[in-house]
Amino acid sequence: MLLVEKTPQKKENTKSNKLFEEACKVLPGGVNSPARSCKSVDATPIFIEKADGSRIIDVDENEYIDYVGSWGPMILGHRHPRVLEAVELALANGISYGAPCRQEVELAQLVCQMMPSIEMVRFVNSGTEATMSAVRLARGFTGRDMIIKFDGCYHGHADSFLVKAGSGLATLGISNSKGVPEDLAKLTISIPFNDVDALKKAFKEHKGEIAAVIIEPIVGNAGLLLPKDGYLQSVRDLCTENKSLLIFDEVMTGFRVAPGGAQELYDIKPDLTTLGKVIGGGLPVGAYGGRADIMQMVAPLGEVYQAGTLSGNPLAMACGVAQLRIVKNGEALKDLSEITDKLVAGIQKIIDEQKIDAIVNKTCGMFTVFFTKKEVFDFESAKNSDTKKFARFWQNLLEEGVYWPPSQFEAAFVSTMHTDFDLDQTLKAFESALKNLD
Ligand code: HOZ
Repeated sequence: MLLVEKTPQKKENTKSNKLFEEACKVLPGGVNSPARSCKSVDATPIFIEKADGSRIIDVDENEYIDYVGSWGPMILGHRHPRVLEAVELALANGISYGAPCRQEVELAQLVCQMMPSIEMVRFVNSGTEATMSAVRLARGFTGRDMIIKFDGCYHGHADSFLVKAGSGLATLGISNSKGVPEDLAKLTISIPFNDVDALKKAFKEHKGEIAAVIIEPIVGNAGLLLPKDGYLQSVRDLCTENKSLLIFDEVMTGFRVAPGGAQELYDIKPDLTTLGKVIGGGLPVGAYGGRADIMQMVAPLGEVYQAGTLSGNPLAMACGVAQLRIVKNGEALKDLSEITDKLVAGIQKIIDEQKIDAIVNKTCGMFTVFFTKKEVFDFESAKNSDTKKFARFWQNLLEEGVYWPPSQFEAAFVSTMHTDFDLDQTLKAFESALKNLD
């Protein structure tokens, strides 16, 4: 371990601030992704120098307990020895070939074993590429053009998805992105999550027109939203009835909420699944896969085209194989679930003791503290949250040496390397951060 378990001490952010100033001259907003701009929490982003286990250290040598975890990939913590070793071994053989390699096959076999609904899979370089390709494939397979998504769900930044999306758009209060042609946007219908009647209505109004329904089975990009009992089965049934494909976007939930993802947890068989984050172990990997009869349409077998110079990159594949092998046996996720439950129970106790208007939605490995006292089950109810209070909470936590996702509409991620010491420190930081909200 690079870092020893110590109480995080907060110092100045001089170097981060200087770097941000320089970054803003050459990078829009000083970042390469809006979700890390810290705009919605009225803060300047900190620049990270290194990470290890559950900790990150910024360029000013401030140490934080990390609950972003690179937005999900670092499920086993930073610099897991077996993951590092796999990457180092692969690196000794080169960086990229632009030709098939052994590791691609290994990772594909692992994905298909762990998610049996996936009979064939194609690797790409991001969740966005995965969802974009899955929707193109669904349109090619069904011959239909329209898709249904859900308010607050975020499926990456492909044009078809930037309609009432979550994550960075919700964080920045952008309902639809500029630059998306109206003629394309109107092919996307966005309806409330957890509302079966809304889905029935959409299918009725667009009978025979819907190529696919794409859904985060457990939503992470509006903050965490859990499906109501029976909801996902209703979505499955309605897709089957209407001969539309069901795409489970498991970029966040895949290999986290259960070894086989949300589809294992809820026993639902989607037609296609999109993946990312965990399967790359921190290196850029996305994937889409599913029924073989559908995947047969993907070039070079079929006429749905998709390609990528760095798809199947040997380093990224080796990293993903090492990470999935550890997750596969289920022990890691059992630990992860216990760590999550312990932390959330401690947070809930503090919220209750301090009588804070906040609720917590959780699942294995990820959770969101919403600053509202009402139940949060869809994007509209998530938007009841007090985002100003969240911003003060985020700043207070940072002061206490805890690095939290800089948005009310994101999920916090736990890793298997978060120790009892980390949890104790985190709960102390929560007590202080919640006390000084006004
Ligand atoms: N999908 C990520 C959060 N839900 C985005 C992270 C980023 O853009 O940095």
